Amino acid sequence: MRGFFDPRQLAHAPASELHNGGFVPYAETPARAEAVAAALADLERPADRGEAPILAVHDTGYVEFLKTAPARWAAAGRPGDVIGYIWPIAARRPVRLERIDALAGRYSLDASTPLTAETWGAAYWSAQSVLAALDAVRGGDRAAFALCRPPGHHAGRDYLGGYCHLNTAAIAAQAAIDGGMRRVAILDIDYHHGNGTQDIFWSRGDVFYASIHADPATDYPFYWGHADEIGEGAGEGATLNLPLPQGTALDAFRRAQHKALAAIAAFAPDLAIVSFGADTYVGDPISGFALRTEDYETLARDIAACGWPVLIAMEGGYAVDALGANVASFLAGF
Ligand code: Q9C
Ligand code: ZN
Repeated sequence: MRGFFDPRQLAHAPASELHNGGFVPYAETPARAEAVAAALADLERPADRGEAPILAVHDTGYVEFLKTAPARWAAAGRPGDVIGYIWPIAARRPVRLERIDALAGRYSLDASTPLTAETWGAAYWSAQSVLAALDAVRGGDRAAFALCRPPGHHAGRDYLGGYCHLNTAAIAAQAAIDGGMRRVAILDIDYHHGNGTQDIFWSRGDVFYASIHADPATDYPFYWGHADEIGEGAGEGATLNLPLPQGTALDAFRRAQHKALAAIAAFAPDLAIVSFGADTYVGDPISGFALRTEDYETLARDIAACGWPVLIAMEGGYAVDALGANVASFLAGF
């Protein structure tokens, strides 16, 4: 299977994140991508397909913010990485936002995703990696892998969060549709619910979003991912949430995935995009499921058996020492 990654994705390295009342080292490290790249032979560098496919999903003001916020932060005399502290919880009236702190709240979901001067470049190449993998599948490959880092599924049209800035799965889905595919399914098997992906396609009937994740009653992102969230308007019924309790191991996870695959099969997609997080691993430091390395191959075989062309986009996974083996196990299933 071809895989894509650009070393410029490594440059984003925030120092810390706000966690349970204090600043702790940032969990989404460059070492994660290095571990995956080391485990997979010959990842290819993506070509540059430009900003248009990014702007087909993301708000222009938001993209401008990602590019310029670090310089504005520094110009305001601030130390460290850009991080918001005030969020617009009510309707967003079109008020003029002047201060960097106002913008940081406007364009973010949480305080666990700081921006550095290198973030935009890393996120840009993460998006280019997923677009390259899409082209491999469009060219006839049964499956292709994008080592997306930073990850994407918590990022919405106009907000970052959960270590994510550009929603790579959504960018690929939109590019596939703009390139002539009629229906795309996204299967999200990261430990966390992909609130950004769900939000982007909430009212759309041409992109099916199915997610298996830790119950938002106990886990980030808390406000989204409940079973009764099914989409609306043209998208009603095109969102499927399958929350599972902490402690979930292969059998229950696999049963949930069978449900998701059956729903996707009924949707009859031209392409399946898998938002793959290995933070479902038993040894993950910030998560609570109990999958083992060999389980990823089993889950991948079940997906491959459905017969759709598959684009795999990397999301989370924070047990760095096991991450390469976990990703290799998943890819082996294809
Ligand atoms: N105590 C992905 O796996 N953690 N993102 C917030 C606050 C955010 C995970 C921690 C977890 C986001 C792509
Ligand atoms: Zn995750």
